This record gives sequence, structure tokens and C-alpha cells, in this order.
Amino acid sequence: SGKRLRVLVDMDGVLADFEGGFLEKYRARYPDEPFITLDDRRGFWVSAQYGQLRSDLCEKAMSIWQSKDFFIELQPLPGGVEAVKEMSKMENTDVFICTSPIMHYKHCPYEKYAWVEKHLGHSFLEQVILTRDKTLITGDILIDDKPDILGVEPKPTWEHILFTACHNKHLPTSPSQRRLLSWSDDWRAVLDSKRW
Ligand code: BVP
Repeated sequence: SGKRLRVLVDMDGVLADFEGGFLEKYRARYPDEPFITLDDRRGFWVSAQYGQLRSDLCEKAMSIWQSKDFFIELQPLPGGVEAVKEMSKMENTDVFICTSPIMHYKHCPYEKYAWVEKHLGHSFLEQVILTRDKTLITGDILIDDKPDILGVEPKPTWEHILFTACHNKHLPTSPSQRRLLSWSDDWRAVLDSKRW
């Protein structure tokens, strides 16, 4: 009973395998350069960790996700598309995909829409929110793999549920921070805990 539940779901690292897609294409394009295995990934920013490895690798990393077909060819993460479809069919539940495009805008925004159409269907394009500042978007829950989601709004309406990824799995989680370990984890219970 009561009002509808609004769920915001991040795309890269939650629905689409950004890290896996990046590593595969980086190694194919730069076969003689060092790389960071997914097991050794630390920190949200891939470019920062590659830049620490060797300063020129920051730009090489960025060239990968700035390339045509990078975002559209990302593989869905296990169970994500199915979970989003299921929650969008639930009573009193509105689901939006909330994702930050890169500022190199030639391909990314277009391909993010194309990915949603390909995997969730044309009608799901109604649910896409592209924003560089997720604190401006109101919702009950934001499922996102980025540990620190900051913007101009100091008190966002949503509770951030940290979605586990290679880069955040070692982070100590503060007692107040809830996690989803994967889409096999109990996301339905997380949604139910916010209903009233
Ligand atoms: O579009 C993704 C990739 C990009 O930032 C966006 C994160 O969006 P959300 O997951 O927060 O919605 N991105 C960019 C860089 C470096 C840029 Br310089 C990076 O290292 N990792 C990354 O995900």
C-alpha cells in the first residue's frame, strides 16, 4: 500500500559488463602493453589505475571506451536484464536506468540507448535517464557500483545500494551501507524493505 516505489538502476558495472569489455578490447588493441587483471582492479576509475601503472596508459585506457561500438558491444552482466524486466512488472514499482555518459559524446549516449533497446526492448527507452549528476534524480533506491555518488544535492532522496564489482569488493562497507553482491543476491528483499 501507499505510494509507488521508484528504483534507479545504474548501467555500467551493474547491467553491462564495462570492466570485462574494457579489458578485452584494451588487450586486443594494445597487446604489448601491461594491463590490470579484474582481480587486481582497485578504485572506480579504470583510467586512474592505468595511469598509476604508467602515465601514458591513462590515455590509452580512455581511447578504448571513447571508441565506436565500445558501449553497444558490452555484454549484459548475469541476471541483470532479467531482474530489471521482473521488477518493472511488479505492482507499484517504477524502474529507471540511471547512467552517466562519458563527456566524449560522439558514440556513448547513442550506444547507451541502443543497448537498452537491444536488451530490454524499444519501450524501455522511456525509462532511460542520462545524467552526470545522479543526486538530482529522485528515487527510493539507487543500485550502483560506484562507492561515492556525489553531486550538487547534498541530501539525495535515494538510498544507495552498492552493487559489488571487481573494483569495490575489497572496500570495507560502512555499517549503514547496504550491498547487492550480484543479481543472484536478494534484490527483491531490498525493494520490499523500502515499500510502505
Ligand atoms: O560511462 C561510464 C564510463 C565512465 O564513466 C561512466 C560511469 O558512469 P556510471 O557507472 O557512474 O553511471 N568511466 C570513465 C572513466 C574514466 C574517465 Br577519464 C573510468 O575510468 N571509468 C568509467 O567507468
